[in-house]
Amino acid sequence: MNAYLEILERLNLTAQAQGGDLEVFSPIDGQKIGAVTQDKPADIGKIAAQAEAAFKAWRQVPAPVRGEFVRLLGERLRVHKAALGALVTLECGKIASEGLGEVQEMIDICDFAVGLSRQLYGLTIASERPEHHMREMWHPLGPVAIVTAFNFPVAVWAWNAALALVCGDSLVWKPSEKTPLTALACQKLFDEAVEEFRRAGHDIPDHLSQLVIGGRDVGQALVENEIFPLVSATGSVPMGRAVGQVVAGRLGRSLLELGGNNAMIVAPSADLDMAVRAILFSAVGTCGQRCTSLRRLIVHEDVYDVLLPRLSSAYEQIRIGNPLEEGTLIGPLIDEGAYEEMQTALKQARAQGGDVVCGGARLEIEGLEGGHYVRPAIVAMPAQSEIVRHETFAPILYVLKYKDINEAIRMQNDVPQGLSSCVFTGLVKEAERFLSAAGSDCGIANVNIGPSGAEIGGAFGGEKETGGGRESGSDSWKAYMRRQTQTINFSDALPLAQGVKFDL
Ligand code: UN1
Repeated sequence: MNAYLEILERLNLTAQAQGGDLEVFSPIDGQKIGAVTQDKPADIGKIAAQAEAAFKAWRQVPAPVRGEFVRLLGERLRVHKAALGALVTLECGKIASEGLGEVQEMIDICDFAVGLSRQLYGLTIASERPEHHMREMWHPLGPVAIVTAFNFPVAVWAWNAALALVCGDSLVWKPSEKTPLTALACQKLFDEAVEEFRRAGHDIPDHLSQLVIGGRDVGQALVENEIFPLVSATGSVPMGRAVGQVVAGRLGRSLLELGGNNAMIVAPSADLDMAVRAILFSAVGTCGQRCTSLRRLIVHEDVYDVLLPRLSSAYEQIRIGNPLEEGTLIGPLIDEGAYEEMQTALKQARAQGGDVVCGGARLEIEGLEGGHYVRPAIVAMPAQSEIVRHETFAPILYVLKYKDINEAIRMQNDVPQGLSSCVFTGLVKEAERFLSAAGSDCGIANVNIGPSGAEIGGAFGGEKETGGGRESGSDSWKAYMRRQTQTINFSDALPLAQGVKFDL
């Protein structure tokens, strides 16, 4: 049997993945791997009404019982980790280990959410009035619309879904039109968990999680729909700007996770062996297609001439090829469009004074001629020109020089995006300055760790054009609930706050 078909079969996807009007191609070799049925903008009304009905039932289920459902979902993911990881690789081209890592990230957030289901804590607050008490209650919010990108086709959904589910919300998910198969696979695992939950004697509404497959038009209809008090969207800045404005127009909430232009500062005291390894993983891993990918390397002039040759020689040794094969470190770009954008960026970088130190060219791989493989590029830039300030979703690393740590921090911050950042240094003073209020302006700031590959326990997201949203760990769950301040009077009098008198 064709190896691709086998991956689909392992997830019982073969029938659903055929005969539709949206063709799906594997970036590995351009082969068609499915054709799924698209929804139409006119379908959104019905889907939203179903989501609302599901929400009204689910919000009544005690949170720890909702947590038990998410535990079962996590169990399904554990059982199917290998198959789902392989499908992630097949559909978005990331290497096998990263495909598995992405499913692990889903399992981790499910575990986190199970614990959270017993910890949706609100405050109790001292009242200024006698025999009164005040408290904060967190209630389920409503149906949540989730829009995700191709590069993390399943983990980002899970960050949102696991939290929203324990918080008592229903879900409607619009995956990237480039990766609908992984979404269908997740929906199947979700449905299996629903069956298991029911077999264990619990009530769970139909349509608790629904998929919407399609392009911009269905996405537009989804975010416009007032049934969704929260729209969580991951993708490009233009997409987020459009979504944010539509949702703000109806006074809904949006949770945006948009572009990053992540930097690493390498100080003279840095452990260069560690820095080289961190640069490699974060700049070329996932073929430079993570929101957290390293895009700017800001190197002290004293180590610049040592680091750059070491980095180029490490780049030469990277194995590029079929991401399903063990040993491969870089798979393909997602499609022809991504390849074109990379070439345009390199051309602009040259025009803006850049020197392409290595990489950038297309790589033909025997048997995989339909895929878009590239050699990752390192480009030495004289300054942080326009193209360096722009996020290109491809493995291009711009290298810049600095003299003084304050100047390096200023450069790190001098871009429109604010997702992830890091410094490699042996000096506490430099590290702490980077982490201080006057330091990195990003949502994520690391010391002696690259900018990508965050754990789920922390809040994930960033400032400025990155959109300001926070997903995943810490108290990100609060975005999926509504806060109610409650004041209870157990006295026989009716005193007013602030000592106001209002007696007849
Ligand atoms: C993304 O690229 O949208 O920190 C998410 C990381 C991953 C998530 C990236 N845990 O790189």
